[in-house]
Amino acid sequence: MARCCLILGDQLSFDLPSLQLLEPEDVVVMAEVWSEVSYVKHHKQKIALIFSAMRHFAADLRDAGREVDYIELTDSENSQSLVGEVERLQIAHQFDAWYVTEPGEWRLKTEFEALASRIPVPFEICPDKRFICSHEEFNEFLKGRKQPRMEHFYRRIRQSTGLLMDGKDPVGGKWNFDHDNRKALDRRETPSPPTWPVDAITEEVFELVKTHFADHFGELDKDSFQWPVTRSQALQIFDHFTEERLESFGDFQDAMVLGKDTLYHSLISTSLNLGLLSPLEVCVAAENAFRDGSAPINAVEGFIRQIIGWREYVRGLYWAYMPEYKDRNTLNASWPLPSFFWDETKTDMVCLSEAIRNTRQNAYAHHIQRLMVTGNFALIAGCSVEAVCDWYLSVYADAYEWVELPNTLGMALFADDGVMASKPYCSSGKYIDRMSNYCKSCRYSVKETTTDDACPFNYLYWDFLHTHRERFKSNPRMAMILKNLDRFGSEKLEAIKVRASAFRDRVAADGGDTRVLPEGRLL
Ligand code: FAD
Ligand code: DLZ
Ligand code: SF4
Repeated sequence: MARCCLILGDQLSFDLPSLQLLEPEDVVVMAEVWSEVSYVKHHKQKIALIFSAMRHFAADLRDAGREVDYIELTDSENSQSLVGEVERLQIAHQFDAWYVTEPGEWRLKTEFEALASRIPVPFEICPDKRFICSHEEFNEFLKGRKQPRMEHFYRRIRQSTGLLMDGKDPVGGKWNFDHDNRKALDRRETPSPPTWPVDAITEEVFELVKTHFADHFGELDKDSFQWPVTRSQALQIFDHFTEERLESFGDFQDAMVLGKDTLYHSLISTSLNLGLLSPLEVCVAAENAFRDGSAPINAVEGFIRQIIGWREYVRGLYWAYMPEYKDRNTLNASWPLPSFFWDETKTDMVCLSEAIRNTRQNAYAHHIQRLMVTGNFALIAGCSVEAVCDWYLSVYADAYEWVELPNTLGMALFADDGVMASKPYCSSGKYIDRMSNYCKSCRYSVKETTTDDACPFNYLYWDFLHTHRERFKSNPRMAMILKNLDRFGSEKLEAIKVRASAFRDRVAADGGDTRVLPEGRLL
């Protein structure tokens, strides 16, 4: 009799805890199932990436001598859910025990816990050791803190891992070099990340996706598909980053440039989240690049902070605050998500159209596009929290709820009552103009707030602050901004409110289209 290990689509690591428990005669099960493909309508590239990476991982396990029962989406006996597959295979093979590494999403964890109590053999859910901080350590960190902050957490992890430490002190004498990381970038050539031809496994998956998910959002084209589907490709993309892009990562982390989709970003989130790369190995490699003089401290510290700081922190918050976290909507945002989020040609706002084009073509947008363009718009326009979270979860190749939800609901939408962010990440068009070259080719004027061609980010921003003035007034970090708002006379304020409301009416009337269609449609 054998035991069985169920490996999920984002658990593609040879050092997976549940895999370590197996004896040579034991079996691995992996399954492509509708329930995982349909809980949101994932971008075509996201499904192709996950299925291709799963199939490659199964092949690697077999090459390593492991017996793998791989159930494809179209297999006739497929029950189309992970729990269903465990129950079906248990009846068929009478395994002695099951092992699974804990899933990254609450939804699935509760399903597995229920399954564990009804299946007649042991069903063990192992902690996911691929993260640096365990749930227990994170809860310890939260203890007694009214307002947890990422920066405090980050310093603890720097100390516990020894990353960028000189004894007890941070390398370079400071924990954070962010003030060096706010440079705009214009016209400069940026290095292109490596690509590789799609192989037979990926090609087969592309056909499957084209046949079964044709109505899902996003492009799927084998000439432009850039996502690593194996560990070796993931290492190639990461090596290219440390050699060519890490050096400038810090300087231009917040920059946005028309037509440049990836800039100096690492493009490793899909690989980290699938388990093809480990967070510690990439941080150690980045630190080595600093120690051997090939990358400056502001770049390396900035990169390491994203991984052992933000990435671990959002995962900790997700598990500490779920399931009620998902229902939070502190600012009562409920405006339907405009349809241009699914079709960038429906907006003439260049910044939004660029971020959404990148998302549609690549299942990617870099952090500042996600936070300060689409996220900022959704925040100040008051878009429905649930709709926005579903959008982010479905459109990005790296999206899983544990990482997407705190970033969207908490960081971008400020819907969690300030758990994730100490103040809303809201801004007018001024920030976008400072960090990008978008406004130069936009039909709206970023300098105007109440005229016919005023940038919508400007009036929506002030309208947002005015609407939530009471809530924000007790936040010392908002004092300066509210003082600026209070300087507006009642006439200007009224003009802003009229513009914001006309914008919403127009977008709603035009089915989510921000373009000014017939003459005179804009006030
Ligand atoms: P880089 O800019 O090169 O950063 C390096 C790595 O740091 C990333 O690969 C990622 O693993 C990590 N990282 C950076 N910022 C964050 C962060 N805020 N939270 C967690 N990890 C971070 N990231 C996801 O992996 N999945 C998501 O579903 C996701 N949704 C997001 C939604 C919103 C509204 C926002 C504002 C951010 C979201 N992020 C998400 C974080 C971040 O935008 C992406 O990790 C990053 O853009 C991925 O591109 P990259 O690998 O080139 O990252
Ligand atoms: C995202 C995803 C998709 C689209 N499909 C599958 C699948 O068919 N089989 C599978 O095991 N996992 C899939 N996944 C990843 C899971 O949704 C993921 O493991 C959970 O959301 C927990 O993070
Ligand atoms: Fe975006 Fe406004 Fe700039 Fe146009 S002017 S690109 S809408 S910030």
